[in-house]
Amino acid sequence: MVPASPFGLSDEVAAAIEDGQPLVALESTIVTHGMPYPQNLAMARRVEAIIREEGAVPATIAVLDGRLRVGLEASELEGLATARDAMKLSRADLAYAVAFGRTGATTVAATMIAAALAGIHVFATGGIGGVHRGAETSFDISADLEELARTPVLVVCAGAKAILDLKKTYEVLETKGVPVVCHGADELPAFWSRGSGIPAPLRLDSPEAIAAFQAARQSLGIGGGMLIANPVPEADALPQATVDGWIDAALADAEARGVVGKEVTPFLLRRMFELSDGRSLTANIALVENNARLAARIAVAMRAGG
Ligand code: PSU
Ligand code: MN
Repeated sequence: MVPASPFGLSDEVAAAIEDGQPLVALESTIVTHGMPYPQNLAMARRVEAIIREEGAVPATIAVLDGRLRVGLEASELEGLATARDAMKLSRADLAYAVAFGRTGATTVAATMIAAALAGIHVFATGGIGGVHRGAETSFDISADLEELARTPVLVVCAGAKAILDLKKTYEVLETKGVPVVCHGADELPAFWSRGSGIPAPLRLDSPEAIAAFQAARQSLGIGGGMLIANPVPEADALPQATVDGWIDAALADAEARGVVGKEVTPFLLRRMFELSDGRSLTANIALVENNARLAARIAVAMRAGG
């Protein structure tokens, strides 16, 4: 049975919304499917702490026993980080988990839907999904791109994940009218690396400027989301050529094992972790933390701007 309200805010998030405090949404697929335990839990806690340090309130989103939760208690976050059977939920199956009492982690797409429902306008993650390499035959394109086109949430990431076809990913975003703003650089980042060789369509250098851009979009009645690409900090970045070698090997393994559908991204991230001796994970954690900080500053700037 579907509960009377399938939607539940934590006390902290409810109070923050009531008081008009800045909020930052966080996804949970990165916790359940994107990183191994216990690093996933440490990352999730640290990211929440960074957002608080910056004067905003974190709202980690997931479906727990059929309830779409916005803001998790510490014990719930820990339960999710150790869960073995959590679903990976996107727009297509978010409501399935709610209808049938399931527990699942939200991807970028599903987190945007929940954030918008709760009135949260800013969301931090690692890297969005996008157009997979070979999509011209597999048709594997993440639902994250369509969600950015339709749901008015600003997503801070370190670029689309470099396992993807980045050029095609940014072409699709342009077609769909999603602004791609690079923070503090002229070249789009490639998740674990700072450069992709792709020029940034737009560049802005401060949270205030990003908030002003979003306010102008709203005043023009332009719907949909916006992507902020924030390069991984220099100290934690991995050289692009090294990463490319691991990606080629990981993609070949996925192909050999016939990995398809929503398993592709978690499989590739796991293989990257193994092939890089954990270096991909260290960079991934650093970039998520960096994105959380920027997202919190944007949320604060949006609040200050009215
Ligand atoms: N960022 C990370 N690690 C992840 C993800 C993002 O650093 O695991 C997740 C996000 O939830 C994103 C998903 O929405 O990967 C993309 O999956 P797919 O390609 O199947 O749409
Ligand atoms: Mn896919």
